[in-house]
Amino acid sequence: MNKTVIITGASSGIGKACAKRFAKESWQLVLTARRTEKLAAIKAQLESEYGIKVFTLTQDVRNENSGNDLVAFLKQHNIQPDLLINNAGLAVGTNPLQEGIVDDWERMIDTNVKGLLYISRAIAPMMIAQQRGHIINIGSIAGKEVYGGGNVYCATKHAVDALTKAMRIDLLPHGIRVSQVAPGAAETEFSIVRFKGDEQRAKNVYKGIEPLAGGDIADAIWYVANTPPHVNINDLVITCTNQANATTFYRNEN
Ligand code: NDP
Ligand code: 8X3
Repeated sequence: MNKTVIITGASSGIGKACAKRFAKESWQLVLTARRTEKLAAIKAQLESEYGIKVFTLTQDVRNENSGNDLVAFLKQHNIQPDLLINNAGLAVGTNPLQEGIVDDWERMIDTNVKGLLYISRAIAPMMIAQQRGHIINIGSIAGKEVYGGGNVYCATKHAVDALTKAMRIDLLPHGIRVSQVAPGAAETEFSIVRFKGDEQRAKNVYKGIEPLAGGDIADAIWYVANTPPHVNINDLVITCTNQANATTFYRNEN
């Protein structure tokens, strides 16, 4: 039987690229995000291109019931998840802390930390009951280092880093694998969201470099998900060749 992956935040960027990567390998997909029409378009395209089944669920991971709603959806469709990719997330704003906007902070904390917790709290018991499963959390190089203007976003990704380690310990006796994939700069909708729709400013982030594309990260996630059952990649930091760490880039300005 085909395996099933749940991907949160699958309507764009890394999540969408993962949907395509796993579809190509004939996995069944459960895709979630807030934008229904984007999910519907991805479902139509992947079902017709790869002949697989794609389930979509419109949801906001910030909702405390998001995890329970997802489990109810899976049970309704008789789906047993083999893999959960906790990908939904965002950065909003780059203000220094002393000028921070509380609503920006709450959006990041509620999505990147609490959303990941709500989904994991609900899906992990299903995996324990079925005695198999793997959770891959999408962290960031911002969860390894901090940079100017990154304050709360970096804190949320440091929390993902810590929670990944904690979940691995908690789920160890149940044979559930827990991994983190931590990308550097990837050109998706990420910077447009961070800069609140300022597309020019978003473009400048990638000026003079060849950034990661969603597909590069999806390939890495595919590898992490497909090691032999006795092997677990705990943590994978991935940057483009033009990026050495969170703040050091080699830019070709010509
Ligand atoms: P995108 O903005 O392209 O994608 C973000 C995805 O998350 C979208 O599908 C969005 O869907 C979803 N999402 C955002 N908020 C919510 C919410 N409240 N509930 C449900 N879904 C939500 O960015 P990326 O693909 O780049 O980001 C994916 C992950 O990768 C994030 O966790 C990000 O922090 C991380 N990351 C990104 C890097 C980069 O440079 N791009 C580098 C390192 C990590 P919708 O709006 O439809 O809800
Ligand atoms: C996204 C990458 O470096 O902008 O997590 O924080 S970075």
